[in-house]
Amino acid sequence: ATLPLMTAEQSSQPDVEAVATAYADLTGQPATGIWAAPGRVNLIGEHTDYNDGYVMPFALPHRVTIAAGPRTDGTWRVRTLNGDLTETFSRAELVPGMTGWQAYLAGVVWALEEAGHSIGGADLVLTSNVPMGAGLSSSAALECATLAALAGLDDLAIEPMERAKLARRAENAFVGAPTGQMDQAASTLCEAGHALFFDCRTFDVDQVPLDLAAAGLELLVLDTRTPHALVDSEYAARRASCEEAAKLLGVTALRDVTDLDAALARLEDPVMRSRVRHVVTENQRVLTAAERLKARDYLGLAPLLDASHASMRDDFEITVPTVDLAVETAKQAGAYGARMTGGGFGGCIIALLDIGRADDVARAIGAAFAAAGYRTPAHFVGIPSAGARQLS
Ligand code: GAF
Repeated sequence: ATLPLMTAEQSSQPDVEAVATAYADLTGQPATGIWAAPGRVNLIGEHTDYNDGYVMPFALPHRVTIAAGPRTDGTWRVRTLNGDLTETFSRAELVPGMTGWQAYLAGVVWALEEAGHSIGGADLVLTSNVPMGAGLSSSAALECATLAALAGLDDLAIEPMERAKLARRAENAFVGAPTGQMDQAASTLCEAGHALFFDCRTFDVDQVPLDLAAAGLELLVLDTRTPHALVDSEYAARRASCEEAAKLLGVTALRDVTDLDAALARLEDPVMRSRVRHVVTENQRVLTAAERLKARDYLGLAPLLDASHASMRDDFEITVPTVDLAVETAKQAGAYGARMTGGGFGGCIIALLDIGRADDVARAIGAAFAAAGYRTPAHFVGIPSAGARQLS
C-alpha cells in the first residue's frame, strides 16, 4: 500500500513511519491522516487546577501518534503498537467505567457523541513514547491525540480549548479519574518554545516564552521510576479535602482564599490547614513564576521550584522518599532549583541547571539511588514542544 505524503522531516520520524505502515498492514489502505499529541511537564502549579487555580505546564516532544481512517460499519477498531494489541468497540459498548487502555479512546468517542458531534467509525493505529506512570500525562496525550484524529477525520470544527474540555470529560466521566483540566489543556494548547500559563477558572491562557538555552540553562526531567502506588485514592482524597475546606471557608474554590492566615485560623483540622496552605501558596508561586518568565528572569524560577517542592512534601504530602532524594541530590549536585512534577506519589522531578549539566546531575542521582537500593532512574532534557496537531 502507498503511504500518505509526508515532509522529509516527518517521514524520518520513526513514530510516523511505524503507525503509517501498521495502518496499511491492518486495513490494506493508506491512512487518511496522522495526528499526534504530546505528554507534558508541569513547570509549577501542582494540585491547583481542580481548585480553580493557576498552572504552567509545557509540552514535551514525547507524544502519542495515531494513523487513522474511516470505517463504514460504525465501529471503532483501535490498535496500539505498544504491546501489539487490537480492540474493537461499537456504539452500544460506549459505557462509562470501561477499563483497559482502549477506554481512553472509547471515552473520547463517547465525549464527542455526548456533546452532540456525530462521528463515524474509524480504524486508529497508535504508538506512544510518553513514559507511562511517570506523571508526564501519557493518558492525556492519548485522549488528545484520539480527539485530534477523530475531529480531523470528520472535519469537526472544535476550538482547541473545547477539545481539551472534551478530552478531560473522557478522563473524568468515562475512565473515572477525577483529574483537573491541566493535562489535556497542555497537550492541546502548548506551543513550541513556550510554557502555557493557564487560569483554570477563566480558561484564559498565555503563551509564556521559555528559552532556557538562551540564558545558559536547561531543565533536567528525571523519572524516579517509582511505581505510582496509591495514586488514585490519594489524589481523590486530596481533592476531597480541598473541596471540603472551600465549603467550610464559604468560598467557591480555594482559588478564592485571599487572606491565608485568616483562612487557616478558621480551620480546626491541622491536616486540612496544611492542604489549604499548599494550594494558596502554590497559586501565588505560579503567578510569580509567570511574571519572572515574562521578564526572562529564568534563575528567578529556582526559589519558586524549591518552595513548591517543600510545600508538596510537607503540606500536601504527595512526595515519596525516592522523589525527595532525587530533589535533594540534584540540589547538592548544583541544581539552582528542583521539584517534583505531576500528581505525585512517584513520577518525575525537574531541576534547573546550567546548560550541559543534565547528564552529570542525573548520574549523581543514579549513584544516590543505587546506594539507597532504589531502581536506576531515567532522564532527558525537557524541551518545550508543540501541542496536538496533524502531521500529515
Ligand atoms: C494530575 C492531574 F491529572 C492534573 O489534573 C493535576 O491535578 C495534577 O495531577 C496535579 O497538579 O496530572
